Amino acid sequence: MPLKRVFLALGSNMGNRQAYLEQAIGALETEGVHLLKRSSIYETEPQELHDQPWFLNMVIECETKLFPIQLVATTQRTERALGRDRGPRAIPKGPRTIDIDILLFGKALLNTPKLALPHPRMLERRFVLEPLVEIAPSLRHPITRRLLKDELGKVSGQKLKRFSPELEQ
Ligand code: PH2
Ligand code: MG
Ligand code: MG
Repeated sequence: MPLKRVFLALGSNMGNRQAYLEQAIGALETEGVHLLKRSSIYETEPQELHDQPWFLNMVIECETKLFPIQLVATTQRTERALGRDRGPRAIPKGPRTIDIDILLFGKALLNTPKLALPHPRMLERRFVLEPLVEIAPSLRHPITRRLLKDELGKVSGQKLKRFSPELEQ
């Protein structure tokens, strides 16, 4: 597999959220997922399942030789290593130490039970779009072909602020 550009969304809303984001980036690096660019960290209102703590979210751009399905295995292994509970008692879309979602994998379009590309909910989520547009302002959605920055208006009602790290314990 030649080197591919991928965009990953990171999120945490348990424990030391910032530390989990940083540890995820470090762990991915050792697994052949090399950091090219990172967005700011945003503190974001929980979406979909609203009754849970606010998240820290960010987006990273990476380079990897892994195949898409290998990248899924790598992100899930990294989540487990950072204490992610995927057991039967874990609440779907609920609190997690770390979540690593693949947003875009080059220009790949994919729809399998294990992985859908581009990420099917990316256009509905300000916590994804805002950091993604920050690091890739001219990026277009591979299906709609629309500029991602032109999608921000539709999600502007979702609360989000730049995170101030000195406030985290
Ligand atoms: N992740 C979810 C559900 N809701 N809300 C925010 N703000 N950030 C997330 O990362 C998030 C969410 C499921 O993965
Ligand atoms: Mg997610
Ligand atoms: Mg996930």
